Amino acid sequence: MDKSAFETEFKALCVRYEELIGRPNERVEGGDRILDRYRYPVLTAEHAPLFWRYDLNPETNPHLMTRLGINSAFNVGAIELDGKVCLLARVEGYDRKSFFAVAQSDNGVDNFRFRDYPVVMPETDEPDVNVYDMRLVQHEDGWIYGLFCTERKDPDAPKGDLSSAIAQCGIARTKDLDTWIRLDDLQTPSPQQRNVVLHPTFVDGRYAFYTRPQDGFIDAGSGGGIGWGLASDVEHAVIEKETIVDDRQYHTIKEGKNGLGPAPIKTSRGWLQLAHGVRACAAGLRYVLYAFMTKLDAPWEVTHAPGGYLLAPQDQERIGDVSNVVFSNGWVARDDGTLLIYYGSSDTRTHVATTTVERLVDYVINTPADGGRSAECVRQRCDLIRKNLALGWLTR
Ligand code: M1P
Repeated sequence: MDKSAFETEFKALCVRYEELIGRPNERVEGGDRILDRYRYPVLTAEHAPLFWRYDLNPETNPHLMTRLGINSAFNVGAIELDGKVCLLARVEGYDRKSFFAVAQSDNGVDNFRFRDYPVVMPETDEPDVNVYDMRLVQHEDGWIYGLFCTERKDPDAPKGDLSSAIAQCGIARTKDLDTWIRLDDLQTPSPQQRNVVLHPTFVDGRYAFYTRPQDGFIDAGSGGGIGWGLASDVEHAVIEKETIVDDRQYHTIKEGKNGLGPAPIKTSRGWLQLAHGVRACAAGLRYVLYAFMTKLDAPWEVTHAPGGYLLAPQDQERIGDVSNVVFSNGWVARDDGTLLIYYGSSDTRTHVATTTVERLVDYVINTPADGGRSAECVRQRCDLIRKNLALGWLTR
């Protein structure tokens, strides 16, 4: 391609890119009135800047081909900073490695644009092979913390086993999401640790963590459940004792495993919590989101646990690299009461759902708990029907 053809082709790519970034999102009517979904994902692989993917020098890339492809952008941490909604995305290259990158928007539902460079995350003495799923939290100590999964090959895996891995919790802190200070990885009694979240306030003068003890990289084994532990020093965080806050349960949406989503939001009724639950079915693992509430003065004690899911994969969300998955590790409560919930679908792209903190608190407090058995669930539903029909104004 000569230089002028190269420029023409590049301009066409730029036009398509700007159309994508500038496209207004649309609220989808007709949901369950708990949350509103949106028509378009807020982040996709195509949102990655062209200069991250192409060599734009006609001398070294005369065919204007992708050199470093981006596969997906999902499972974002989220925070409001200087009036912007910032998403700390898990961006994955064609090479399967994830890295972190910040995309920001004014309204949180569209026009997300990545900053020029991805995050350059410092490493510990033990290099990370893959990093992902950062939970961002503005801690009362003044730092913004990012807790994420750091994955490394299992050194004890038998020869030829190139899949077994060890997941642990990496910890870093920042003031601006650009420059990060890496702290020691969290130490806990569990051999595997993913989905760790830092509680935003001190508890008994210590840093408080939600954990997820597991026996295996994928399987909960004898472990599982959302755990809780305290550490005196965040720079070298060690949790000696983990207790379980929210256990797995037979025949529920969190039968296989679960894990906390973003850091909880403080409300007048308690800490509002978002998590994912996983169950196995013939199609593989199914990941859904659920909400619950814990005590203000004892964030490790559950006070309200609505039955079932808050959000499950729908339509295009059901399909992707790991299908039938929704996963959330980021939400933003804005000053006007709006709650923006970010969720990845099928390990491929990022969506937003909106509600208000008030609505979600109402949902968590007033939705009946899981009945545990079909007969009890029928009783719950009959109660609702009886009360509604007794109102006397329903026309059918
Ligand atoms: O592939 C689905 C999800 O699997 C993991 O979550 P969990 O540890 O609960 O199984 C994570 O790798 C997550 O990123 C991924 O979305």
